[in-house]
Amino acid sequence: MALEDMKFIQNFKKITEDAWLKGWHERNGGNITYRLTEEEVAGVKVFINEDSAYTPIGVTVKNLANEYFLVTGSGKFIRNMTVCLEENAGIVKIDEKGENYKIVWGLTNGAKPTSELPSHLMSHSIKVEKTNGAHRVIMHSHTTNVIALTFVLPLDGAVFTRELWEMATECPVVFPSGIGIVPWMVPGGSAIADATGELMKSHDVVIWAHHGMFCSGETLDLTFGLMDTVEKSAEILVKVLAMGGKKQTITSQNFRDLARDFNVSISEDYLS
Ligand code: 2HA
Ligand code: ZN
Repeated sequence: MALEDMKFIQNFKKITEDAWLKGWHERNGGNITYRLTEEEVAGVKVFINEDSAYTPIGVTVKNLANEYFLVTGSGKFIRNMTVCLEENAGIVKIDEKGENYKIVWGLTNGAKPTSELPSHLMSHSIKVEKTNGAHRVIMHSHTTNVIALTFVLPLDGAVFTRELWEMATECPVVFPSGIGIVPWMVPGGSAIADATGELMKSHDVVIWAHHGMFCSGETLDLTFGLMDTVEKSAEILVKVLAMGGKKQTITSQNFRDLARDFNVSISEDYLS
């Protein structure tokens, strides 16, 4: 079996293709990282080369020591992941201090991991701690309608959460822990990684104002689905606002009833 026949690689290609078709990944916009399971690491051993040198990550992620990640490449296009994965993505290994990475597969011709590697790995680190290792995926997309809303709604996570919940009944079930908002910041560094990681402690969805969205999840499918659900809700809200605004909506009591019947706990912070 070739590396590219492995299930996680096939799943990765499927969601990159789907995300491109959604219109979330113009040019080199957006990036995706996936933390391999132990079985997947064992399965890729015959294909990888651990001889390359370590490079600083820019943040310290001690609890990710010796973990392997499939990562999209810096400057690479999500639409090309299915064309040639080796040139556009790669597998990196984190060192035992959680401070450096090395490329062990792919990212050929001198390519590097995504410029947002600090934000991705900081978010992975927080989620490994908070979910006991259940979350494996961080996805960053330039979702059109969510970005549009960051020019119009106050940059307040409680407002975004409530407004987006109201646009689709299933939203509080899909993202019960709500949304965090990072104000506009220079992307690509450790400062935005710290701000994103802080919000990932209590949310699976973090919006970067005037830029895009970060989603965390257990599987590639669930993370894509979360991104899609939030963006779909944002699309409805953009249409509602364009039609002159809400004339009626889902009430706080409706949400409490939904939470009870669907067995999800949602914070009263969003239900005033
Ligand atoms: O170009 O999306 O945030 C990749 C990005 C940077
Ligand atoms: Zn971006």
